[in-house]
Amino acid sequence: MIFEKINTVPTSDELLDKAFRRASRAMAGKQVSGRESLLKANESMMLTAANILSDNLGNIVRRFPSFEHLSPFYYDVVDVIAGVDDLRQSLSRIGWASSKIHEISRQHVQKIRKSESPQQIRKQAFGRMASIMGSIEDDLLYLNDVRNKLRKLPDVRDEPTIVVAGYPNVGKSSFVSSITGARPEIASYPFTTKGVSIGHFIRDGVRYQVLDTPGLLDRPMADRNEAEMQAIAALKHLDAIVFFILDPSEYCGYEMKDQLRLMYEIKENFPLPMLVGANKKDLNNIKSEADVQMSTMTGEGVDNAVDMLIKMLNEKVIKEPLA
Ligand SMILES: Nc1nc2c(ncn2[C@@H]2O[C@H](COP(=O)(O)OP(=O)(O)OP(=O)(O)O)[C@@H](O)[C@H]2O)c(=O)[nH]1
Ligand SMILES: [Mg+2]
Repeated sequence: MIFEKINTVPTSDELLDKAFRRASRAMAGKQVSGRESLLKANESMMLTAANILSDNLGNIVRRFPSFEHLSPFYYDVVDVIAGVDDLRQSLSRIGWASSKIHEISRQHVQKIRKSESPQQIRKQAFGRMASIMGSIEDDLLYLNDVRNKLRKLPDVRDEPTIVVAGYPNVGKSSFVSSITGARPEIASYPFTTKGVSIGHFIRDGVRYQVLDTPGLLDRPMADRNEAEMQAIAALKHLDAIVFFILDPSEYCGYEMKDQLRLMYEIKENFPLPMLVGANKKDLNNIKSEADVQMSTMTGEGVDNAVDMLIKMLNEKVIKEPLA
């Protein structure tokens, strides 16, 4: 997975706990007597807490991938699931908090040295750090959420690629599962697949990647939800061929006329070669405008579909410029 290196993002409370615990541990067992050692003790507690907070926040920012260098496909997907602008803003607020905490500790070191009650100044500093951490609480929660979603994104490589698309519940995941080692979730209701995922198979020593996508409805782009937009990103940016699956039995819950309209719309809007497969042949024998009939349930026609897809990939020599 391309984003697997991003660590869990801790909550504000977890970071504060850690920082204050380390701060008191730094002092545990030390003899504090006399003004000089009292100053030192409070200074060191405050610096310990500030460093832990500031370093941890800085690391969170550093470990997030830099979105400027993502391929157009990943950029769109990240934008769909996280919102690239929101992500930038959250990361910049966390960067701000990191340097602000550092600044507070510098200011309070001076104050502690001049103060009659260093303990009180140290507590003041802790209070200000806690309130800064409170102000980025939502950012940290959001980033952890984003991190969990990013980790699930498939690792799309520069390999011959088949994007499986179609209406919800037509058997896209069933197809990907039957021809690759992937085990996507398959269920008898629409919108089972929530994001893009990937499977692979090898034929004659060549590795092929098969992208399973969330079901698409035939509706204006502006009405499409997050999951659908991930499918669109794959169609828009990947140098692939499309395997469009129809369900002429309409057991999927959608009429053929709507499924066909989507098929034509995708053909028109994306410059990718397309093979059309009619699935669930075990449930019906209706002739449809598909290139291949199959049943992922019984396996009938599936090998034939794969042969045709491979042939199509082999013939796709000239890369067309993508919009
Ligand atoms: N009878 C029959 N059922 C099938 C066939 N292929 C898939 N199904 C069933 O159709 C339902 C939907 O299958 P999925 O593979 O989850 O469909 P999907 O297109 O990935 O659905 P979304 O992820 O929701 O878009 C499941 O109950 C499958 O068992 C088939 O060839 N014949
Ligand atoms: Mg699915």
